[in-house]
Amino acid sequence: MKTKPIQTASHWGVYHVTTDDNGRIVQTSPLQQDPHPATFYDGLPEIVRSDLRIDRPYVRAGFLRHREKSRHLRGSDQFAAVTWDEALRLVEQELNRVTTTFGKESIYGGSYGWASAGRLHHSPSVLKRFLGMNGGYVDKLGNHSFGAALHIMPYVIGRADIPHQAMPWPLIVEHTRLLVMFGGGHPKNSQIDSGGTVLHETRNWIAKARAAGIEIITISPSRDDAADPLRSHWMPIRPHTDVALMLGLAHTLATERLYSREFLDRYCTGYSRFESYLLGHTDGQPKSAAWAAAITQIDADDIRNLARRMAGTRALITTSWSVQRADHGEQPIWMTVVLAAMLGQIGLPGGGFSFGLGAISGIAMPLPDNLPRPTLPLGTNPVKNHVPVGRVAEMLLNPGTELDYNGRRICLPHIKLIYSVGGNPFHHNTNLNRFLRAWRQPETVVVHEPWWAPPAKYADIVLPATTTLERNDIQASELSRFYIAMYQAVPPFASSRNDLDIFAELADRLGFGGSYMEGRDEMGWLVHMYEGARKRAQELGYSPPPFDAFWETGRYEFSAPLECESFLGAFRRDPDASRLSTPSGKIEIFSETIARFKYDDCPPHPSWLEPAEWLGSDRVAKFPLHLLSNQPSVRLHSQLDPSRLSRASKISGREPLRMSPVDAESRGLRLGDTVRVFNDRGSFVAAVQIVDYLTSGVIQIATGAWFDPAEPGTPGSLEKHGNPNVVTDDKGTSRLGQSSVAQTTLVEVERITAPPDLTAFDWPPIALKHDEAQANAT
Ligand SMILES: Nc1nc2c(c(=O)[nH]1)N[C@H]1C(S)=C(S)[C@@H](COP(=O)(O)OP(=O)(O)OC[C@H]3O[C@@H](n4cnc5c(=O)[nH]c(N)nc54)[C@H](O)[C@@H]3O)O[C@H]1N2
Ligand SMILES: Nc1nc2c(c(=O)[nH]1)N[C@H]1C(S)=C(S)[C@@H](COP(=O)(O)OP(=O)(O)OC[C@H]3O[C@@H](n4cnc5c(=O)[nH]c(N)nc54)[C@H](O)[C@@H]3O)O[C@H]1N2
Ligand SMILES: [Mo]
Repeated sequence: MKTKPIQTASHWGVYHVTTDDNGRIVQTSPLQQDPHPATFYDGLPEIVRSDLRIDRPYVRAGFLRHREKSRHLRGSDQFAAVTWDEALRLVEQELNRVTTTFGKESIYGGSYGWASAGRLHHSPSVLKRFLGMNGGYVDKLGNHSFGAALHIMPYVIGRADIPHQAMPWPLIVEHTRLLVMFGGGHPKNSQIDSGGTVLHETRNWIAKARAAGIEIITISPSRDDAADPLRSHWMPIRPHTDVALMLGLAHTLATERLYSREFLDRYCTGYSRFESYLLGHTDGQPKSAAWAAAITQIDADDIRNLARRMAGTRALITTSWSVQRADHGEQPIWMTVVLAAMLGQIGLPGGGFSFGLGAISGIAMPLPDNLPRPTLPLGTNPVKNHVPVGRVAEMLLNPGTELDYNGRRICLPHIKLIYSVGGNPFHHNTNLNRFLRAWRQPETVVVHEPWWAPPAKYADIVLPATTTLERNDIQASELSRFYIAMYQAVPPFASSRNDLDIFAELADRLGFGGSYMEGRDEMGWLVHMYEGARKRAQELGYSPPPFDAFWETGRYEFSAPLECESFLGAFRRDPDASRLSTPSGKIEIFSETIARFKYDDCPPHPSWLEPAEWLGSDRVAKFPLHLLSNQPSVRLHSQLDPSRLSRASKISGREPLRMSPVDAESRGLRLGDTVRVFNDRGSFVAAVQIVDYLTSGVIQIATGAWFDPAEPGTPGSLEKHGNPNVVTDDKGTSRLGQSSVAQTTLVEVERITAPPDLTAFDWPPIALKHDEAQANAT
């Protein structure tokens, strides 16, 4: 017999599962009101009982015997099953040993990762609360998504809230006439939202924009990036040359007097110093359309015409987050603002600039301000030393050295223990061969994971975690108007435990269990967190019901605002009353603060700086193809990679590598051929897919294939599955942002016959029985 559908939620949507009498999930259906459920909405129910689930705690065999002396075996070793008690005792001992011997600054708890939706069981949060109460940990700074923007925008408009820096869709539809999209805005990306999506409405807004007759220009190396393929005009561009194009547009505006002097005077500072550079007074090189044409490979007349059209209509310039995930990624973001400032439409409805339109589903949705969310308090972290998220390998490999970062110098700490939950370091980190060497440095690595995914395979101590379907929680994402009840649908798999409960028990053992849980259990926390948010919501004039009523109905919806405010609208109306939080209170086209840093890789006004790798560099002689690794349409990063949909997207089990017919033909490659993609940092196997939407010289692969090197744990080994991060660089965008440059990668591609068999979805070797491991340990 089937039970009644049970509501749960994920980053990719709200859905219902139906179980049979044995607690097996027999049916999954998306939320009825959701206009466009994610294609992979049912991915989790499908793999919640997969063979890859971790049934019990495991410890790396070498670690049991020789502790840190075996750390070079991390990733290639066998695992031994242990009891929960043994595993937790080991974690407790290691935390105590490491902190006593080396201090709290030797624990890395930055643990980057999307984990799962739900405000209580968000694993990186419960980890941070735990490590903070344990005395502290080294945390991360910034993020992989929009790290460069996050660092530059406070200097430019005094705000770091990048996902909120967008014109609301209703104002776009009503007022924008021309949408110029750097990096496009493929609707596949709006299937998800960090913390969860309820209604997938982006496609509806795109349809409304089409009905309103808005003209869209997609500036990207791939025509497929268009938000609306039906109406979009494609302007193919060489990757990483967006700043040159923007400068060429700005130069046309300046020389043809099509810019708003009034806006620049009243709302901005530093235009004249930027203009000296633009016109070539400072370096002898005017950044003219002809100059930009040579760099971008876009016709100079097309550049001039686009500038004129932008000046003649209500234009919105959007820049995708991907454009800044590149060497000098701060520049296209800053230059987007300067170009929009020259057009003088910032703050007007439908005009100015936006970031990440379509990158995740909540961007640009009409949303009331400052909605409170049920929140688990993270507590304080007494350790103040942090590391930029793109530079974790640098920290592990060169402890004690100094790193320039955002106007200061960070002394990289000596990390001895990594505690990682809810992220996949073998997905989010770049230059994985170097990262593998770095991962060998700490003495101890503890991971919680539901599946035998790469983070578990590369740990010393693996604790099996539950999934969202196995616990109760509340979804409430930053960009959504809903609180959604997430009900436990099935019992925990085997002996897996909630991350929260694992930390609660560790906290007990370490003597601070009382303060960690504050006497609450799961439901106690949900009530407490919900009631706290409810009180704050009431102060703002909303009336969410008491917890019991919410839990009964399963959802609370804050009404959408009747009218939307333009992004930066208040500043536009009254720049004195609504000063920006920059030193001048205005938009800073030239930053005196950044000038004082004296960074040649992030000058005091937006500038064209050659990226470390691009199709205009000498490196093309050896590695002639620019590899872009974009977000997958069939999963979230590496999550759900073993699901049917994700597996079906592969060719002979390998991740598809998309290339133009010209690039395929010149290498004698055909559809389905397995190839080796390589540069001097590493190589991976992929399968050829020939597409008509990519410019030649540019190839593309989705991120997220589970890391699967031919020789596990060995730096430099051929990766068999299609994980692009074995060839990407980890240099940092600039000394200012030190963010990820995942898109800055030149490679070559060649056919490979009989590539080694895949092992991505196999268990690691479990050779030792527990007793044998015990015997060997003594
Ligand atoms: N080459 C390249 N690399 C990139 C990018 C790119 O554009 N190109 N993009 C970057 C970006 S923007 C991002 S955001 C990162 C994403 O990188 P990550 O956020 O690290 O990737 P995920 O695959 O979401 O990793 C989540 C992990 O948490 C586990 N997990 C899920 N739920 C739970 C739970 O409840 N408890 C525990 N303990 N574990 C859980 C999953 O099984 C999975 O292993 O990747 C970055 N990497
Ligand atoms: N389905 C799904 N959606 C997702 C995710 C997922 O894993 N799955 N991940 C989410 C996350 S964490 C994030 S941060 C966002 C990321 O959102 P984005 O960063 O916007 O998305 P990407 O898919 O990485 O890149 C978009 C496109 O940018 C283009 N591009 C790359 N380099 C350049 C360049 O130099 N110039 C120009 N003009 N274009 C360039 C590429 O052709 C690429 O297809 O997506 C989110 N959405
Ligand atoms: Mo991201």
